[in-house]
Amino acid sequence: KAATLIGVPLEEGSGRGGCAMGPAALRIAGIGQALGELGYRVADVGDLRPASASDLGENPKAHHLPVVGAFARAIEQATYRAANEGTIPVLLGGDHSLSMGSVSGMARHAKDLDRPLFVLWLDAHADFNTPASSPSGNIHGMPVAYYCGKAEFAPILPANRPFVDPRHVYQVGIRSVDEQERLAIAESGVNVFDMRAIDEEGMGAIMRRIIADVSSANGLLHVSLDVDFLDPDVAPGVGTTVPGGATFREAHLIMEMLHDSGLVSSLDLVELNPFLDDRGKSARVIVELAASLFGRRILDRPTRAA
Ligand code: DIR
Ligand code: MN
Ligand code: MN
Ligand code: MN
Repeated sequence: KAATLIGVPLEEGSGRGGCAMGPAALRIAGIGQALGELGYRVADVGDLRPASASDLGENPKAHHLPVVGAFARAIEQATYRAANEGTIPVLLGGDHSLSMGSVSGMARHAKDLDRPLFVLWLDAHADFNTPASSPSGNIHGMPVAYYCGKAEFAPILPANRPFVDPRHVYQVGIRSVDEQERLAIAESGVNVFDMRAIDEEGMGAIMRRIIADVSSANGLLHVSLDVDFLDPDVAPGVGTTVPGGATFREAHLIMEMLHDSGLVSSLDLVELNPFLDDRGKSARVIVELAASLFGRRILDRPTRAA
């Protein structure tokens, strides 16, 4: 069992300052020790430096594209390398635009293995905008469209990179979707479980379905956790809080079920903004959830199907 921590001090995708301090806050909150205590061999590669991107020009509809693209290149490489070495890449964000690189790196790794890549997107937002549809121009609202091959950016990653099949993307916790984004999601085939679905069906039932789908396809599962998935009372340290989010118990259940499934190949912890946090509260919650995903539990369960 091994994990690679990859710091991504990137905030330019979010339209405000603070997320660049996320990796430091997650380390101080003890992400490395938590995984170490669970028996993982933990390597921390430190904070990534952006790759060269002098070929990328500014785009008024995709703010700070050169720096976001420069990070995406470095992230894709680092994620691919960590997975290829047999470890679980854990991306310490950094805003959600970093997932353009991490998911693309895992898609390349999955292709090597000739297995499908699935993505579990835990977020208040669908992040399915394109430069053309985005009302904000912030790239952190676009990564899902990007790794599904639906967003027209400048050539950041090779055009022949493997895309993720939108039908292999599962979004849970969604409660803020933009007008044109709504249409694009419906057409794409992305599986959306919004807050109403969680209230009506229950988190356990939803997760059992998702896990069964990934398992029956022999897929790899990339988990991308946006802090704003959680209710703002649970995790205030994020720039785009939306009321009515997941409870601590719902999030915790997800992580325990994911651990028991044994399917998780890689993890993003994103959008933590320590400048907006309440004395490290959100950073600590995210570390606790990650620990549960990696096997921390209250009591052992009798073995039965997840
Ligand atoms: C909004 C907000 N949908 C946008 N997005 C995100 O700017 O595209 N906020 N991801 O966290
Ligand atoms: Mn700006
Ligand atoms: Mn997001
Ligand atoms: Mn979000």
